Amino acid sequence: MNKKEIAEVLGEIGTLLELKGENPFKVRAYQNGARALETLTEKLEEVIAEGRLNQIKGVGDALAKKIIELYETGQLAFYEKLKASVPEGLMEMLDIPGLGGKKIKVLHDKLGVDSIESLEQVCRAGKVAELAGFGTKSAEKILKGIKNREAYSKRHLWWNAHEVAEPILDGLRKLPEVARAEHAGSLRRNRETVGDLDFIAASDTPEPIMNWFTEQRDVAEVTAKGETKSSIRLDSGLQADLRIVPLKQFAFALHHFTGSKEHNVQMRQRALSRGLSLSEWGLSDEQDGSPAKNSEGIDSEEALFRYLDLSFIPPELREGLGEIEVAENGDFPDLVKTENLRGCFHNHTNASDGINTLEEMAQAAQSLGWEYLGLADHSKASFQANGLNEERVIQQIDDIRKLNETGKYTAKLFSGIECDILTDGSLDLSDDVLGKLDYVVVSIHASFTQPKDKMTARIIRAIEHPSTTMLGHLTGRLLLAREAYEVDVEKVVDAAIANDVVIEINANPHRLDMDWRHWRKAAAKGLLTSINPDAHSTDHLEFVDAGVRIARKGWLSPESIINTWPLKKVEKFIKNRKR
Ligand code: DGT
Ligand code: CA
Ligand code: CA
Ligand code: ZN
Repeated sequence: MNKKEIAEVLGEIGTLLELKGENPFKVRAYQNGARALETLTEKLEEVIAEGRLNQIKGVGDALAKKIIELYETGQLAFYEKLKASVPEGLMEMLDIPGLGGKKIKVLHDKLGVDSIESLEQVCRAGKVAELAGFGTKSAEKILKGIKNREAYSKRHLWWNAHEVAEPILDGLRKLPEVARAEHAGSLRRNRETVGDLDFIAASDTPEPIMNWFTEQRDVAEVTAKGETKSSIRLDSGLQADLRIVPLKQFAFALHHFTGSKEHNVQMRQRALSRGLSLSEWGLSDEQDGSPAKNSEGIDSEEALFRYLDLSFIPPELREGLGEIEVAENGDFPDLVKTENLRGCFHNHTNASDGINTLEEMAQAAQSLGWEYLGLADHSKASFQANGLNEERVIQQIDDIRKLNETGKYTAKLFSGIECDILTDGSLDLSDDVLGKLDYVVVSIHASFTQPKDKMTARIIRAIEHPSTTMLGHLTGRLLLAREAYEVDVEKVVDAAIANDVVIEINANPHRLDMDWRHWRKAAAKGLLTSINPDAHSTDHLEFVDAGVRIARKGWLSPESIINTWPLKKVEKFIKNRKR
């Protein structure tokens, strides 16, 4: 196990002990141990080899032994036993925001709560509101958390769904009976989360295809199997539908099952206004049901749109949000592609909570063919992420300058920071040090529960700071895990435009923030973005692909995205921003 994983286990042990009502000092010892590992700058391997583990502040002899056991074997008997002694239902409650070990213990002891269901019951019955340390507000918050948890469990991150879908699509395409195959639904539309996978295949002999689909290795359950449609549930929990149609219906089926429903409704209305009925099977005369004139030749979505006097609507824009009006009048903007990117700006190294060194990150950027890479480690308020203080920032600026001077890497490195926005909107580092950096990303990592107007004012104040170049993960949401904090996005967008500040598209598949729904309007008003992977390792640089998909979904073309710009233009932009 690595440092981070071990720290997680120690933290969980602390929580488990709390759930059991153990001595608070013992609980704290594990929490401190977890923190000590999280902020350890040295290599754990070396500290263990040199026998210095028990000398680290927060790690005593007993804890050191456990850490070594985890490090060497990946397991810890004490932890396994502890886990087994705590009811599953109590552990599940930890997913609910605002509930930690201590509170769950109270709910368990005073109200006999031992599952999410019983928690919901006592909340509704008003019993939680009466408990000391809770109250009406926290009971409401718990109920909301339960509802969110249920909704989250029904969907999957696009990134994960895509990983499952690709091999299935490849497999389908390799079958000799398959003439064409595509994925459809929300996955094809690049939605940030996906309910189920939808595949469309064209064939005259569906049976062997259905057999292959339902007998794949990862199938947990076949929920339906028919000649034209089958549904499966995979081991990952994802469900998938496959529809098989004759080749001449393929374009219609692909269009229909790509959706969205809203888009389909509008397309059907358009057909109806011409006396035609559009469905997944084809276009027919609304009156007598005969095939529409000259519609037999429609063998692609392009042809289908053309038949209805529309230009091709890219799948990610099919949300019923005005795309048909644009397609009536001509073409769409030239949507950004991953190969348009020349670098990115929000990346961590092992100086804060990243895994890789500066040089490894530089090498990885170069391997991607990028012209530049911005490093933005955390600032000191993010102590759990080993954020940099002023002195360490200055050191890193110097390291980056020296590395640039060696000319070892063709990618130019920019020294930046992901500076915490403090509770009042001031920044976590001195103005002097901020002024020395090439650029500054400002982000919120704490105090999420401020009222909307306060949060909005806080972010706008940070945007107005003369050193601020871009705003990181605007709403702090973690998809399917944590709701966005309350913030007036429109006001923040206007402030960013007024101050020439960029709002990033955080491309981490868990974030995809700012949300695609805001981008079309914001970019039209002049807002710029940077597609940033928020990489904590070299592998994470590939997250930019998820960000590009969201940018496309937000109708963005390269002009609005500063990390598609050539080096000179970017350099000039970030220099000018520093007034
Ligand atoms: P998801 O799976 O919840 O992430 O979202 P989708 O969009 O993939 O929805 P899904 O799998 O239920 O259906 C795929 C597409 O099929 C959907 O986007 C549009 C089309 N579709 C399904 N049911 C209906 C319907 O009742 N009316 C219309 N107009 N289209 C439908
Ligand atoms: Ca679907
Ligand atoms: Ca479906
Ligand atoms: Zn961050």
